[in-house]
Amino acid sequence: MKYDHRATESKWQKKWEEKGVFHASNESDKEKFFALIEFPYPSGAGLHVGHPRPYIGLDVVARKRRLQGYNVLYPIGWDAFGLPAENYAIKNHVHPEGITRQNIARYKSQIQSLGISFDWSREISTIDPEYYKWTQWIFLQLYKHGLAYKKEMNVNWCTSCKCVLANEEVVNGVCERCGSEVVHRVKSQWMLKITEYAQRLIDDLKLVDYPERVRTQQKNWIGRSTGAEVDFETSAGDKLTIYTTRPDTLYGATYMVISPEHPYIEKWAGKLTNMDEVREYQAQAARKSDFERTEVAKEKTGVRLQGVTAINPVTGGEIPVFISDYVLVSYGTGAIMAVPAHDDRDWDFAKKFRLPIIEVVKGGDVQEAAFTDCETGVMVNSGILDGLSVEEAKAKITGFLEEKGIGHAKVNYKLRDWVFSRQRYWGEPIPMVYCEKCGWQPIPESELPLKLPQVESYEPTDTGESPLAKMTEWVNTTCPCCGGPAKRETDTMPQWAGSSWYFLRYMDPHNDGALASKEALEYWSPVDWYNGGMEHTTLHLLYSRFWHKFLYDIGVTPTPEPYAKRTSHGMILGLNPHNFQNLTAAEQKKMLEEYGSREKAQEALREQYGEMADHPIVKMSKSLNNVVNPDGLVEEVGADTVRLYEMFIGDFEKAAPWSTAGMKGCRRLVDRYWALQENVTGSDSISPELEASFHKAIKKVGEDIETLKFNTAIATLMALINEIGQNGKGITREELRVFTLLLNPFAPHVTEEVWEACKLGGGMACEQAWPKYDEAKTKDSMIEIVVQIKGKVRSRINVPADMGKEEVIAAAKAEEKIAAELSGKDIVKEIYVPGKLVNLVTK
Ligand code: ANZ
Ligand code: ZN
Repeated sequence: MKYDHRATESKWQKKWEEKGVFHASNESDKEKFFALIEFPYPSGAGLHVGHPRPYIGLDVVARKRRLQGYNVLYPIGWDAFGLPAENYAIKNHVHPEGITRQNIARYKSQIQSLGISFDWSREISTIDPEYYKWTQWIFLQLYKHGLAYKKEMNVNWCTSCKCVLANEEVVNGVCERCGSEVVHRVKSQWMLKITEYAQRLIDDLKLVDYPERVRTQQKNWIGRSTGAEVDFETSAGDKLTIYTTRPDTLYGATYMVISPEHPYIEKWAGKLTNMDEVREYQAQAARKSDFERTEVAKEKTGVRLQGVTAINPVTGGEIPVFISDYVLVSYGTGAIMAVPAHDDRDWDFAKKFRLPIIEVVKGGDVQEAAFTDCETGVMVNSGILDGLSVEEAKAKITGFLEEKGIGHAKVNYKLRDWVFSRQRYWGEPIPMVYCEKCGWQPIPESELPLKLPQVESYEPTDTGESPLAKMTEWVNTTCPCCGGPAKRETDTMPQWAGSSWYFLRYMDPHNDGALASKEALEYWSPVDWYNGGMEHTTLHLLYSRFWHKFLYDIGVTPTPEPYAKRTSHGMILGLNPHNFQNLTAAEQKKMLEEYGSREKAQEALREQYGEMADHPIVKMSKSLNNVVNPDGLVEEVGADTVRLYEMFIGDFEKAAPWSTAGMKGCRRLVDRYWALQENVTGSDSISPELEASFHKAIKKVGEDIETLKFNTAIATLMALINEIGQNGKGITREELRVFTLLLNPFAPHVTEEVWEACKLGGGMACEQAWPKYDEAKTKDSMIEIVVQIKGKVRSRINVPADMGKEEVIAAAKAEEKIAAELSGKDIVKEIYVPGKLVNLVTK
């Protein structure tokens, strides 16, 4: 009887949903388990085989937890606002909601065809007003607690998306989404004070179970450093404050640099005699990204401010002040003291501008120290610091500066406040209005949700204003404070908003009086296990931890951290069509003829497609046309096989190349398992020959699932089915029952069908109890012991591996042949070599 995956899979998917077996209950005596995957952005391209890898991985965990008796919440929803849908909508003159809903429907059916045990009764979407009502509500609370503010900002402006980007969205100087150039512009933006949580976001990493690489990335992103702020007197009369991590090198500060955007430049304009040159340089710098500006290797540029000088506060020496783009306005105080002897960038700059270089630390490799965090060496040319170690000098100079009132110790973070507004239509409206008389006012909470106005179609504005600005009827409103005329904020929230708290909504998705009830939050918090991509380690994880901490502070959430445990999956990769190895045989032949050798052919490909052509395996992407969609595969080989293959393809935490041909082995496992039904014996126990193997498999599969070693768990099941076959006696009911339950989290459909057909128990397979193993039986149970009499081999016995000395000797003496030989003789000595032999010495 051949296995019909099509009929079986749709049958069980329907049954599960009808019976609601995966619906979590908010009222249960069972222990809770909340498993979370990063909810998808439903893109127009549909799901490719890389997307469901994490869903299947945590599905295996969730299904196992249910079998272990937990009340499991495994939800899904849609991160549905976002630029691609908006850009598509603009291009095609349609509304982004329609296309987004279509994409959601497609994603949903693709995901459902894989039999993932999501609780569909809790499906949410960030674009639903019932959902974004609470996103807006959280914003209002942030505002009311002084954590949201509006500020003129030098922002990253994507020239193609016509939109402000957060620093995190600028990668290597270009827009993370579209790859276009990013420049600086000054705009008034809503900001969220994530910096106020910087220290707690570091400290509370202690409370959670995150992989070390994730922890490190979070810390690096926050970028805590310790040092001092120091005031330098200037000839202009203003004190120029700098931030340094090396106050010990103050005697070596031979010039200063301020960022081209530093406010003093305008203030000093009247005193500066080379203002034209300065302005020209400012304009140049504005066109560059922070990334370009701070690159160490880059040739240093700058302009000396003519007409203003500064005084080194410890040497009293007069030193020049420059502007240079290697100093960023957004970090520290936007000004530095330059110590060319001990800082690479200052060194390059000093060489170029012929500035004095004074060594103040001797004997230690300061450059290396910067990486190892342990500065060695002794202070020289440093007045009161001479002879001290770096650490001592830091402490002494900081004390000195504090005493004189010209400086103090300072902790700095690389983390910036979060630029929270976007000049786009397709996002949550920011629930604020502006009144000429009263300034910015929050709208009353009773008016939430503030819905996006309906439009047929719209265009972005070239001025960088949101398309909402043109919808005057929506924009014009009354001031909640004085009742006079006022205007709504026309910027919307970034996509990061809806994803910063979605896991809370799953706990109580239909509540319209609160983002979730107190009881639901108490019961389900925190998320027990959150799996997501490494690409979300810095931003999404930080943003959502920040919001959660804020909600904790105002008494909404019961725990300081949202996710107890975080894991990460590796990406599924595709073949690079521009790599020689992946060309068709005909294409290869043609190229070989043209270029003479493989190497030359590959060189030609590289010339045409760039460096990337050299990698045979790359990310799946529409532009490379190497995307594999799961739909056809599910149809052809079945969801269980696709699921098994996604888990078998390699280490879950590492990237792996997709190979459709590689699925065969997994389909074979399904077929062999299916065939077991044909030879079931009546026995209600595991046969002695297989007992150890079964107990070992229960242990191994269970432990492997916990450590995300799904591939070796499946290999264990493959080996076990081989053994069952080799045993040659068919399979007992108990063996089939246990095997079915072990396979169920990976291949839920076929196991349900066998469970039902062979009547292996009441209810569905997914409602049973996870098999238990006996630790003792997982050891290689029996070992062979040679039995000698006076050093001569007389017999062999099989004993349990862990049997003690006394018992083994007793068993040896009791063996039939030995017992016969021994009768009437006195034993003078008994020798036992553990695990090997017993020698009985008689008189
Ligand atoms: C003097 C000095 C001597 C410095 C030395 C370093 C080494 P982190 O560790 O990243 O916090 N700096 C300060 N503000 C800056 C800005 N806005 N743009 C660019 N650079 C800035 O880096 C702090 C160090 O980077 C500071 O310490 C300062 O240079 C520079 F041997 O001051 B240091
Ligand atoms: Zn007003």
